[in-house]
Amino acid sequence: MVSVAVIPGDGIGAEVIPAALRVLTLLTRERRLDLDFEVFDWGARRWLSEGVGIPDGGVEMLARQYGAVLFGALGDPRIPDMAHGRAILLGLRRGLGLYVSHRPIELPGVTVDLYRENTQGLYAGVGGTTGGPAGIEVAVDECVYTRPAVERFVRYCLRDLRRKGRRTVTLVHKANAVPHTGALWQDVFRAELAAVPELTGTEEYVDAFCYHLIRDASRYEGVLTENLFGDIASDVGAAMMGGLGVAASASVCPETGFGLFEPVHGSAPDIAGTGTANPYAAMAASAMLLRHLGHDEEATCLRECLRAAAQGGTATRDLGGSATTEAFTATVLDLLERRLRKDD
Ligand code: GGG
Repeated sequence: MVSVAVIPGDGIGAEVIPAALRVLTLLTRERRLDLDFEVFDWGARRWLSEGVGIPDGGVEMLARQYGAVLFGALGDPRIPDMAHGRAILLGLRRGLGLYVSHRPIELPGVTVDLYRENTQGLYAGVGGTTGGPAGIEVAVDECVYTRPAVERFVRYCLRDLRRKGRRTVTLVHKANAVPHTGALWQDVFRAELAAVPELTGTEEYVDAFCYHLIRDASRYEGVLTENLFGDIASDVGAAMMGGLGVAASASVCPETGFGLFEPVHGSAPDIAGTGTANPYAAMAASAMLLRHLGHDEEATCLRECLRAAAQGGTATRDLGGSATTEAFTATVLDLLERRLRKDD
């Protein structure tokens, strides 16, 4: 039995994750999957009322008792500096060693496997400010990368691309303007690539990469990049896929097999509570979770039902339709039930 911790979080996270959980529960029941789910209330409400992000021992408890996390979104206008978001989301990524974030860009006929390093770079938390009563005078955020962190990331991604039968891989960097970490990434990429002769490597500046990605995504198969560039590039990819409502991600620790699966989107406070959030990305993240746990057939079935629901006239507002969260979810559940009955 694999236990999955479910953390809906804030805003629309608390709407799209329950919808995804309904889909997962149906699949688990009908296909007798060895999964169970437990919901945790980590997020803005608890941060504001108890000052708690991840409760003491929470990371260790997840690592010991759970195999994966289904995560929603963090972000709340009452916490403008996102202190709780950094504490929880970055705490989980670092604490559970989830150093690979796989963010596929799925377009008609083309899938770009984008991998983002998830634990260091500008997100390492190194920096500070100086100033006085008038406010901040100098602010510094350091981009920090260690060779072992880049090596383990690049090594895993190259092998994952080889396993998927990919032939080309692109390192996305900015070594002309950010020379120190840029050179480390190039050095590691070239050395690790030499051990994977099935892959041909190219290197591109992040700005040129975004330009070419938008004009012709079929230039790319696998893309490896550091933390901030990956964060930005995955939103570019989401826009190309139709919007943030459909883009999903998996953050994994290859050594332990632990994974955290989430929509790329944030908490969207502007539409939270209106019942119009698109649960597609949360459900697509659930499909990634199922595949990661070895339930390939169910993952594929869910993906197909999601696509059919979005194309079949029940698209939500962000995709140009008028369906509510509930209507889209009901359509996916209905399609799934019919598919499962047919398969029996
Ligand atoms: N699911 C990704 C996530 O929640 N990321 C945090 C984030 O970007 N928050 C900003 C926001 O909610 O506006």
